[in-house]
Amino acid sequence: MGLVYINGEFVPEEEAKVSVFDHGFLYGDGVFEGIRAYNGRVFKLKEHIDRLYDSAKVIDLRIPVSKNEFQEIILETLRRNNLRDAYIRPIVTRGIGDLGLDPRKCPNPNIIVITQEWGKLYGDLYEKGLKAVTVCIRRNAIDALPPSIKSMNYLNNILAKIEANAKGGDEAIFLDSNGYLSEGSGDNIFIVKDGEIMTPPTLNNLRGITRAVTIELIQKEGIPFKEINLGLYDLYSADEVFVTGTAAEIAPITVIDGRAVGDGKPGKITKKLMEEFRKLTESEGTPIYE
Ligand code: PXG
Repeated sequence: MGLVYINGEFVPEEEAKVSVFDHGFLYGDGVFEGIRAYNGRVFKLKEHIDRLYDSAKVIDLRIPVSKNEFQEIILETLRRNNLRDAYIRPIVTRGIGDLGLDPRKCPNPNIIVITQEWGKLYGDLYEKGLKAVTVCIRRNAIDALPPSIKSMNYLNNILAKIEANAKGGDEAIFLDSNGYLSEGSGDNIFIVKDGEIMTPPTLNNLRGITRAVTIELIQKEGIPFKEINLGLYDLYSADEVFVTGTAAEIAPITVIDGRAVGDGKPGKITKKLMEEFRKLTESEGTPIYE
């Protein structure tokens, strides 16, 4: 039975509970992260912690422990659970308040860390490629709920997932209200055209940590790259398309809205980046047990 960290204590999974008066539960008022550990090391731990604190800052939530303390809480949760390959879910909720919206009534944020043994998100789809569908629901507008906040309010993403499920897709692709390509329901998106890799700037999507790692790999490989606004035309006419995320890693998309991407198989550049990404996850990260 796994142990979950809640506010300084490690409690058995079935006893890991928060109040129904927590504004995280009532309103999705809180922030979270999704982190991976590979072979006894936490991948990009500092980057995830930095993003967690940035998300918290934007929603005016003060996390009552330091970044170093938070990092140590994550490592200790992994140790208590004897994990080497894991998915890690830190959550900071607004905390208990009354039934009104006002966050000033919630003096004590709840800090939770869940860890779980974790393998590959999409199984054999890494060889075959994913079927993606563009969805009618638009990504949260940047001036309504900035998509760069990794908040507990994921209804926009869940609506996209519901639509993708209904349309028989493995992943949903969001456009924003202006018709610009945004991201997947839980990953960032890249296209390859004539040997050049392109991805949308991060204003209308999450500043993915896997996205940033992928851009570094692209630059190391010397492949032409640019951040640029893209639309449906670019998506449908691309030679290769792939998504990036902590859960998804780098995953090829081979069908979009019923159209084959390129020749309908994972592309050469995508496969090269998948291989380089795997090497990186095997060699880098914050050690859990040293
Ligand atoms: N965009 C969104 C909307 C995300 O939720 C990413 C991009 C990729 O970011 P990172 O930093 O992980 O490269 C995410 C990732 C899932 C799932 O089931 C994914 C995320 C959160 C919860 C679940 O795929 N976040």
